[in-house]
Amino acid sequence: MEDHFLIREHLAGPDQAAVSETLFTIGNGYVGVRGLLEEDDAHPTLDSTRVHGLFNFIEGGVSPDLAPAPHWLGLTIEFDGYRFGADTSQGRVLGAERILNVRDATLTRRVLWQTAGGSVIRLTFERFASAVDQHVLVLRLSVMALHGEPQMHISGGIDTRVSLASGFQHWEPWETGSPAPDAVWVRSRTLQSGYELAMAAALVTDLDAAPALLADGAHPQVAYSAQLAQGQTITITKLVGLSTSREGGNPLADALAALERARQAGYDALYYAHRAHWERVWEDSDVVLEGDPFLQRALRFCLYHILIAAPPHDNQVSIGAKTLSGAGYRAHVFWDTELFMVQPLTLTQPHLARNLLMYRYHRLPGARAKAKANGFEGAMFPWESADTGEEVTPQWTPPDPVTGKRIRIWTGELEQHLTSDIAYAIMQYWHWTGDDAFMRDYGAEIVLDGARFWASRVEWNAAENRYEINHVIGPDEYHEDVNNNVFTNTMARWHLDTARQVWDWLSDRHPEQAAALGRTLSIDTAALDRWQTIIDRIYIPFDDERQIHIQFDGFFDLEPVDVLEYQPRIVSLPGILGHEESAHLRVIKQADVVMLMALLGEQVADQSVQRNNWETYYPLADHGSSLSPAMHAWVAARLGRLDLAGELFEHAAEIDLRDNKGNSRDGIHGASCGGLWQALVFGFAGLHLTPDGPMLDPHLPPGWERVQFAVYYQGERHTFKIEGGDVSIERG
Ligand code: IFM
Repeated sequence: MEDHFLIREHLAGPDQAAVSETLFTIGNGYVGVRGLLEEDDAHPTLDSTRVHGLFNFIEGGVSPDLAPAPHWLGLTIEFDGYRFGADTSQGRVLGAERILNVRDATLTRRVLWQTAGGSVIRLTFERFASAVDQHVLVLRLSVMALHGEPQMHISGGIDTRVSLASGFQHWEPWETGSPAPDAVWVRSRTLQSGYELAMAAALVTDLDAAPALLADGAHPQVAYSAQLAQGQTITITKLVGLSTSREGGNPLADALAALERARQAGYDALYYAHRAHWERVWEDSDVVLEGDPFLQRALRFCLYHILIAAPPHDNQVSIGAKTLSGAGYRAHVFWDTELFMVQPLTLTQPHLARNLLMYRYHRLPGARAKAKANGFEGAMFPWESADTGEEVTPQWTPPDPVTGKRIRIWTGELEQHLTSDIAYAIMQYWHWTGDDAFMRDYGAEIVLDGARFWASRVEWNAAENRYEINHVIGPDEYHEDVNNNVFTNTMARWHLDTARQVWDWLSDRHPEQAAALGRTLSIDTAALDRWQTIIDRIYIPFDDERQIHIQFDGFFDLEPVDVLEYQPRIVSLPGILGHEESAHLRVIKQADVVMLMALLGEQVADQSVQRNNWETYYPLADHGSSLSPAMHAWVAARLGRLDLAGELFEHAAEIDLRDNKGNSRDGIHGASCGGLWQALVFGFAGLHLTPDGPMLDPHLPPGWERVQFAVYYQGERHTFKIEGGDVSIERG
């Protein structure tokens, strides 16, 4: 029977390589390692490995990047002098496959290779980033000569010649050394930010051969030579210790200690501990969808990618839009994290969600500085965030390779709804977990200071006798500098209302904390009254006649366009019609009003208005952002549009597995992954909280035979099963 935890690839062509590297990323929430091939020393950047938090500005750069860590996967392998790899003058591939097993977070590659001299060799590579010891990376190669008895020469070490695709260097010259005859180490620090990183690697083998050190300055290696006996399997294991100054004062000593721990344990013990950890993870996180093998696999693939990016032991970092699987968006953190990736974690791995929310707590000083710099009060979170918490959205795109034209990016200035999105994720976390201590000590402060931002941000329109929020970008980023985006205004109102409730709870249950926060944030009766006035008088654009929300002022004056006429395509409409031209068209980049309905449902409008909104806005959606299809699927399922919901869900599921946005080479679309889970759980299964706890209201498309998942509610596990029209809940 097909195992739906496996993602397979057979003999990928070179044009598929960069996408496969993304899909086949392994990781452990501390480090992510793209699926570069082991012999891939011809790779243009050697950019395989990313460690959370190591941001660095290159000289003259516009925004910080996550500095790529050294490439530790490389192995140079020769049989009778023929070098294993893509060069067909050296040999030919008789068969090959790669399998990412998301059940135990390992990547396996099997190749049957015939040297130009006629020997036939079976090579099996297995790699994983230990989930138990986050500083340990493991790669094992098993080799068997099926025909011939070739002389094998193998070398491997740590390659420091990494750079981002931009070609810029982030590191001071690397120092190298060797702690043992079969091991090497490297260390350096980032040029601007001064983070230190050290890596130590040993090449251990059961070959009857002595190691030799190859002291190439930039790429120190260990090498072995031995004759293979036909039919005999030998193994070469690369054990790597990795540490940075973010965890301790002496990264080299820590990396060497990690390497020593790995040596002591050995491959088998490391792997079994790692696998046992993942078994426990899946007990809580697995989702079963019987009836559609592709969707089943996609759901697990998506959860895996969020899980390998979520930091288990660090609450000073967060997950970038492309996780740790690629250079896209410079690893910056967007609303993608809080509204898309945090939710599945809140319900299945709450400790991971908490770490991600704490990242925002630690970044409050940056958010306050941004508010102040813009003439506001409170905390205004940056649209793109890295390590310092300041706004790091670049202001211009890189020049277009053909026209040389740059496009101004306004989101850093104008896309402001993130502050409410963070508050929303906090409230979800609190309601689902009941973690009052988090709320008392951290969450309340974020929510309250965000409310202060909105109270200072709204503008009074005396002529209309209402508060407005002008000059913003909503989730639909095709339309910049708009007034009264309904998503932004409604979320701001929701935020202020929520902040009042949080304040009441804090004052009632934790009066000392309330008094302290009241003093530091200047929250008094006058402030609370003002919040209430804004709640009562903020403008929520609505067309009474058509009974629909209006996405922003003037939205229906835009020129109509038949979005469907341009199908099929993977390029967004602005990619076809031009950025400026699209701004005048009635086409929506991604769920905006629909996103609001996903988050707030009946709090936004009754079912009939929601249906009208759907009929109005769904046909205008370009899905130019990967965030869009899953949110649409969620809402379509809630509204009973199961035909469309199924289609949209499939679209979301294909985003990386079939590269249907054409840019998976840049990294996994983490938000879409989290959105897929939410579309299933909140949309199709209809999970919602009631005074009696979590309940379902399922609407499954035809053909889905069984859906099963577990969530935690206030510390208690609830397992839900939907099968043949029946719903069962098992508690505990
Ligand atoms: O946050 C998103 C945004 O909504 C659409 N453009 C890409 C960003 C990062 O994924």
